[in-house]
Amino acid sequence: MPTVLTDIERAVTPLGMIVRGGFHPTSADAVPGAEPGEATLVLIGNAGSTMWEPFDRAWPAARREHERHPLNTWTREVVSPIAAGLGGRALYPMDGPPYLPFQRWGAKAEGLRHSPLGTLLHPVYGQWHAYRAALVFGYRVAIAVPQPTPDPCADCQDKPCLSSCPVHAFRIQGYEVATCVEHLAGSTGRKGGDCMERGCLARRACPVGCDHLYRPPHARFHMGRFLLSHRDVAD
Ligand code: B12
Repeated sequence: MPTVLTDIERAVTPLGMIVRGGFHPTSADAVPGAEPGEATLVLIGNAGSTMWEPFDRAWPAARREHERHPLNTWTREVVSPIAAGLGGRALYPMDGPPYLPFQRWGAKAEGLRHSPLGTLLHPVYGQWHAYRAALVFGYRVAIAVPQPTPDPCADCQDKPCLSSCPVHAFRIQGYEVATCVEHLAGSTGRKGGDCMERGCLARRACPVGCDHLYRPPHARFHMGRFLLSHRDVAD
């Protein structure tokens, strides 16, 4: 079925989403319901702010106010029919716990590596990308084997991502969610406004993919939702 990837691309482009690679799962990939060697997983995601306009049009601010996870709800509404129309099914990163290993799948599908912040760094999009769904098909779709991408962090001596958080939420031991959230909520004495308005300062410090930085309304949406639902799962 060599046309399936083209069909997916055609269907997700008006949504501002892109195909983020794929693979034929083995049992080690832990893809629910996928017969090892027989199935195909295709990742759908967003990069930069191209998704923001279609989402904002479908779910303007007034409508978003009344929904707990508007981006997740919209994604389900628009992506599930695409998967079903092609004889597949959609899995979502927010479903859980237990959560599906989307970062592991993303690393495998595009040959990406983790940045010191714990996010996967894309050589073109840097920190400014995420996964919206995985489409799973019970048959093999011809798909290019991903080549490992260069690791931009390997040559980055200064690692500004690790020193730019105003409250040092990124530590050797990992990401201190509570410290970050306190800062964003403005209760640390240092104003979290810059992170809230334009996106996480640590992620913005990364020199890779700066051209794809989320635009302020898009960044504000993610940060606002993250703050609102930090005990839950961020959009
Ligand atoms: C729970 C969760 C959170 C929690 C807790 C995160 C934490 N640090 O503990 C909260 C709500 C705080 C959160 C916040 C954010 N998250 Co989050 N989150 C998730 C979620 C839903 C589940 C993660 C999980 O437990 N997976 C289950 C395990 C089994 O999956 P896994 O792929 O095998 O994960 C392994 C690897 O990631 C690896 N790993 C993790 N960190 C690191 C670091 C290094 C250096 C290495 C080598 C490996 C490694 O260990 C994990 C366990 O084995 C995922 C979606 C998903 N389903 O994965 C998003 C996800 C990881 N989050 C994402 C994002 C973007 C964010 C935010 C930046 C969102 C925002 N609004 O700005 C923030 C900040 C996070 C940060 N700076 O680290 C993206 C990451 C995309 C990317 N580029 O990699 C994901 C994939 C969601 C998506 N839709 O794309 N998140």
